[in-house]
Amino acid sequence: MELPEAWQRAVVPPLPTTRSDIVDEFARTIYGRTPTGGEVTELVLRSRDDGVLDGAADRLRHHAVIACPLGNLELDTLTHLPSGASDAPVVVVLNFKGNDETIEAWPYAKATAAGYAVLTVDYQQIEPDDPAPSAAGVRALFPAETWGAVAAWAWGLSRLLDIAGRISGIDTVGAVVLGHSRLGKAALWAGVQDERFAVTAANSSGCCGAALFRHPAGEDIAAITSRFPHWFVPSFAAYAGRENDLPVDQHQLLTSIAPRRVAVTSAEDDAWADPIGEYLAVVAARPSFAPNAIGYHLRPGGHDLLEEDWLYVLDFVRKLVD
Ligand code: GTR
Repeated sequence: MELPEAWQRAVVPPLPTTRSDIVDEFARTIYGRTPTGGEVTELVLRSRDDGVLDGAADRLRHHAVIACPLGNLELDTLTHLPSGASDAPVVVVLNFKGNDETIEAWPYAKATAAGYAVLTVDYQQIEPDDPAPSAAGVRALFPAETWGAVAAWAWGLSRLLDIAGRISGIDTVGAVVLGHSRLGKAALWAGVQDERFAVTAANSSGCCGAALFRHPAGEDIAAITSRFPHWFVPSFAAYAGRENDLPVDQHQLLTSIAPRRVAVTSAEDDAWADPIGEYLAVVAARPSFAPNAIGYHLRPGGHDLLEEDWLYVLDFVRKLVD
């Protein structure tokens, strides 16, 4: 059969095929390049409450200083640790509304009862979530880098793991990175880049997270880059309305985590995050993973990080460990 003339003339750009080319392409096109550097130089224990959560967990608050090329970043972290733990694996997770709010909202008692430590920090201590921030975040502390706020939060997740490594009772082997929504996007980018994360879990991460760009539903590039231009490299906005021209799609972000493990969780009524597009990315990525190394969970309800999501992730993590 004759090819249509337009096809014969079409020049198909070379698409990336190796893992490192794919990761480079994601950095170039969407998230930006993460600079190397940023070292935890001080970790001061501010308070410690033993035997909270029915006597089975310890609650620690630390102040961390991270030296960056142009100055220090300071973080106030909250850690819950199973009481008496000597080598608890850790879940690192950024929060939206401050550390204290998570004490009511997240199932810390169940996570610590399952043997996990959980370490969190307010994401805006790493980088303000604002196109024109009045306070500087970590991106102002590195010279001449082009990286979006999502990548800055991902960098922060790696620094949380550095901090976890200095807390007695935690063993960073088997570390889990978890995030919801915009912080689910950051968790995926952290999981791709930092191989110390054994498991990456992205909850309702949607557009620029686990959802396929080429599944046309929910948030698209035009919507996300007009509301949140600071999340990505400025040139990403040029793909608004041109999803099919992107050199990558999000199943390749998932495959870039293989052979380590990844869990994608979605909610039925969360149309903006496109749960079907997230599921299709998992299906497309599955051949790159061992059976059980990639998981998908869909629950009823809307856009939130609920106890059910946490428990699915903890169960997914445990399945290969037991
Ligand atoms: C929405 C945004 C999504 C998602 C969400 C969130 O407004 O459109 O991409 O990140 O915010 O972080 O809650």
